[in-house]
Amino acid sequence: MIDDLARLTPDLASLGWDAELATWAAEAMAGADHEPADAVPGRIAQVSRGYSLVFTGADAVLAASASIRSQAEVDPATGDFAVVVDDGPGDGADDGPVLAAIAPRRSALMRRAAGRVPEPQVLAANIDDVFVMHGLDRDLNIRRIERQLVVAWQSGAEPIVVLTKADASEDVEAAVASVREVAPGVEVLAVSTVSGRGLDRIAERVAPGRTVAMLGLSGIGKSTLVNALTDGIVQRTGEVRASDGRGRHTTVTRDLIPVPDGGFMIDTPGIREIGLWQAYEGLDRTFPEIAGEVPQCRFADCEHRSEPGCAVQAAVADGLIPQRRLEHWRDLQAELALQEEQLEEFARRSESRDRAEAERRRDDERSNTRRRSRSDQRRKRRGGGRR
Ligand SMILES: Nc1nc2c(ncn2[C@@H]2O[C@H](COP(=O)(O)OP(=O)(O)OP(=O)(O)O)[C@@H](O)[C@H]2O)c(=O)[nH]1
Ligand SMILES: [Mg+2]
Ligand SMILES: [Zn+2]
Repeated sequence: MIDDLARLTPDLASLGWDAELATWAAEAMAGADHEPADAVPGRIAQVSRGYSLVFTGADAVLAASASIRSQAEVDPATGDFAVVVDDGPGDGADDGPVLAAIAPRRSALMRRAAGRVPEPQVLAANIDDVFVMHGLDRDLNIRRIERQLVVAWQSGAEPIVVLTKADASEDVEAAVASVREVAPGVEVLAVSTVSGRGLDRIAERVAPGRTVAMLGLSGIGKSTLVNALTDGIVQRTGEVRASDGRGRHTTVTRDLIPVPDGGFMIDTPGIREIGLWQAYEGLDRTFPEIAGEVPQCRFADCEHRSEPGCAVQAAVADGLIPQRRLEHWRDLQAELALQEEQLEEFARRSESRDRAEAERRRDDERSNTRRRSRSDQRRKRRGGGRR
């Protein structure tokens, strides 16, 4: 909802624009053919097809971002710091603001994009925390939480598990305890927008200068949480279907929402199963008790099944690693290994495509040269060139 978002225009400093970004922008725009005054710094609040809504401090502008995409540089993402160039009207073509450059990301929440081709999609950029969210109005799905934690850790931000709808659970403490068991080193917080439980703590995490991204199924109350913190209806929220308890994907864009007297929340559409993107580090952070044993195995290529001297299996036998955790870790590891194979396969294929293309171009070039020299000879025979 661009109109609603565009009403909110935080100033540049509270957007997170700092000296380092100013230096980057000056370098990025050096030598560009426009008046320096026409280049405006900002932060991307929402991305839609071909356009990005950018908070520039004074304003919220809709900047064309198609050219950045076509140059195969980076796809703009919500939370990106950027430079917008607006030459103003009157110079003919290409009027209107254009996204000219995107700053290197300090952190990025990424998933594998839908589709056959292995490629990443950035869900949110330059974030400090990721809220891994789960509704307490339904059974806990521990595997889902672990998968989301891998993605969250991999982003470079800090994950926090936020269990929503605490008012709808009969035993909140038991749920919190069982999530704590699978989230070592991660804060686990139960909240309710109905009773107000946990909202103070959420507000602390979204302190000024901080940006939080939210991850979770449709209908678990992401947008409702945003509204609770912005004390106004900013985000549209939706009912959950009574038949199967599923949300209806009320939020359809990824939005950077300023919290009054605070930082930013990035609301996202619900994701059912988030695909991992090159997340070995996130996997290690999520399963530290396993990652810690792997280097102690006797064989470097140990698969931790029945090899002699396997430290992981020894830890399982000692009850230090639950069998279930090991199995999930293995599944996730296999998913990442398969992705690597697919990436190599794609690289090989596009390499041979490039080679074939280059060969064809060389052939074309050769036959052009032959044609040219034949016509040169004809011209010579007729006595003289074009001149
Ligand atoms: N009981 C209870 N219901 C809640 C709470 N928070 C949200 N809800 C309800 O859950 C439903 C879905 O909330 P949304 O905020 O739209 O969910 P969402 O995660 O943004 O969903 P998508 O935008 O589809 O991804 C709404 O009917 C909310 O009123 C809560 O703390 N307690
Ligand atoms: Mg929503
Ligand atoms: Zn082993």
